[in-house]
Amino acid sequence: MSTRFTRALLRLPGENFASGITTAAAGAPDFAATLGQHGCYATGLASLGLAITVLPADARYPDGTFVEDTAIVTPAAAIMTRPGAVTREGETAAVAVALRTHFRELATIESPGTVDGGDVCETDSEVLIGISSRTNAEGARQLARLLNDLGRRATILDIRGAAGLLHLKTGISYLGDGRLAVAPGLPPFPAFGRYEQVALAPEESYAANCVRVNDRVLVAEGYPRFLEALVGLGYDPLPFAMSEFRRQDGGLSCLSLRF
Ligand code: CIR
Repeated sequence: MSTRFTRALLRLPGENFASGITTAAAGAPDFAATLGQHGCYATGLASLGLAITVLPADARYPDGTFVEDTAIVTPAAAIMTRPGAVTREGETAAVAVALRTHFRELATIESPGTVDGGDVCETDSEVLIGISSRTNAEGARQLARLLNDLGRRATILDIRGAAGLLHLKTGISYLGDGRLAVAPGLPPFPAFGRYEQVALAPEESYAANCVRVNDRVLVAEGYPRFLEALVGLGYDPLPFAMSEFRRQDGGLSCLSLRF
């Protein structure tokens, strides 16, 4: 894995976290538990040596803690997205201010393009971009062009036919070392053939959203088969409780921007 992260940007969940968008029908999140899980996530990233910035919550944006959707951060540049849910559009402003302290220039996805960072999966050799209910074809094209300008190859995958996938990274994650974790139900995109695929069991699909950070793989707690598979491949997984974020359709990756 070539990219070594030294920083992470997070945003605290606000008291109205439960009024964000969700399809989960798993009951409302408990705010104290949400804060507790968020704190553990931040502490876990800090334990890996990353400098953590935690932005304050903003009551206008109950989904704001899912900060990954607001930007694409590559070693070369940061690109502000234009989130596909109208209620989330304004989330980018505070994140842009924070990223400007680390990146001289921020590119931006422009209307009518929309992109959610959850649809963007960076591997060592390319960036996979999902067209979903949040990222439209125009947004994907703009992002691909910006990445090409930075010397990155981009591959666009249309996941709109895949039931139950909010974002591309709801179903896949790059583990490093040429490996992709892949949940069942994704179309067999030719691009996946460029990777060794680690298939998740249907009952463990949620764990497909995991994050390689330096020498560890951050995973959702409670998915023993995937955990065992990772250990068998020589990884050192770091589990986090994610139950409250899952109630709001959130995965582990969306709680941070790593760079
Ligand atoms: C939403 O529907 O936008 C939020 N409730 C969840 C976003 C999760 N983002 C992600 O997995 N990248």
